[in-house]
Amino acid sequence: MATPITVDGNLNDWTAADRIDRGLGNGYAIYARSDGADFAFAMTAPMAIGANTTMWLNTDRNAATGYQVFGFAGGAEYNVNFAADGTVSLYSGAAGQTLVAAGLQVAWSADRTTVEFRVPKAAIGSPQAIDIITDVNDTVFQPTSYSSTPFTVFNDTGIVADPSHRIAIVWSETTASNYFSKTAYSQLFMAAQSQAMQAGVPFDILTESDLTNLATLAKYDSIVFPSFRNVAADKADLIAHTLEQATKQFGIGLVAAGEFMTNGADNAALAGDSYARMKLLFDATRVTSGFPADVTIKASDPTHLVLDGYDDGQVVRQYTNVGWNAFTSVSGTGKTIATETVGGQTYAA
Ligand SMILES: [Ca+2]
Ligand SMILES: [Ca+2]
Repeated sequence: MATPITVDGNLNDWTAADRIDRGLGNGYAIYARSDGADFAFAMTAPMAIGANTTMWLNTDRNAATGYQVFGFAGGAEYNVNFAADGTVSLYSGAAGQTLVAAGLQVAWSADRTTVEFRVPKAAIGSPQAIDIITDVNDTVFQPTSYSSTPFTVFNDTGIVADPSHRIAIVWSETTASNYFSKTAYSQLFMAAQSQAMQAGVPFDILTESDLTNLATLAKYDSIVFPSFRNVAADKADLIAHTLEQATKQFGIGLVAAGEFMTNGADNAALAGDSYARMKLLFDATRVTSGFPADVTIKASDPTHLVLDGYDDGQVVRQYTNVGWNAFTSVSGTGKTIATETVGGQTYAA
């Protein structure tokens, strides 16, 4: 277990892994973790953190339920609001509207640029995870756009990762039904199984419904998605949230190709940002695409991170008359190990 947090205005008891803000920069940071009977939080800013600072807690991770900040964001069942007298309390409804728990345990640094506080789990229904958006002094909003993916803190689950080495390969019936040929999808799926067998890696086959069960996912080191472009729209959030928790709490790797959970069972792009799940789980989004085209894949992995047997720039494979997609790292920190050249233009593959 992690060392308990001491609420004293000093961040030395937090680790980099506790930061939930995905790198806000400019001197801002948000930390959160499950800490015994409480969720513990810390915020730091380049100015004093004071009155009207609010942290919105979406405890069912459903943005459609709960209070809508500015009429469209948050879906918050609760909020933590800072009063002018230096007290910090838990409310429901609008910021500071309906008192749930007065006088949360709170402490600031001497210059008040760092604050730590606790929210008792029992006061907010002991949720499995909380989606969070926040503001500092009602002036700085985090994330900067309340329309983008919120920050998330996970509760303890009591689930323990399985120490044995095993992977899962996911059969997506929804994707198979929308693939250009169901036979081709089956062949792709069998190719993934065959590669696991050749590598001597034990594997299980999972279906889409298994992807909402965290205890099931905790048995694996990696989860392989030969193609998971299509998913039932009403299951997309729950699957994405469960996969996110599996990667964050158990360090499970996800391996996927092409578009990931972008389209529904009717093959239409999922509502909102259809690339939101790729961004959340893979730090990747689509740049462009085309069909038909001739595509040349080349290694760009000089340190042989993955492509052991290829020289830098060596052709891996050439395709004729195919559809293609190009993706890029959203944060800019992703590593490209192969490029694709189409019509003289080169993209990350
Ligand atoms: Ca501390
Ligand atoms: Ca909600």
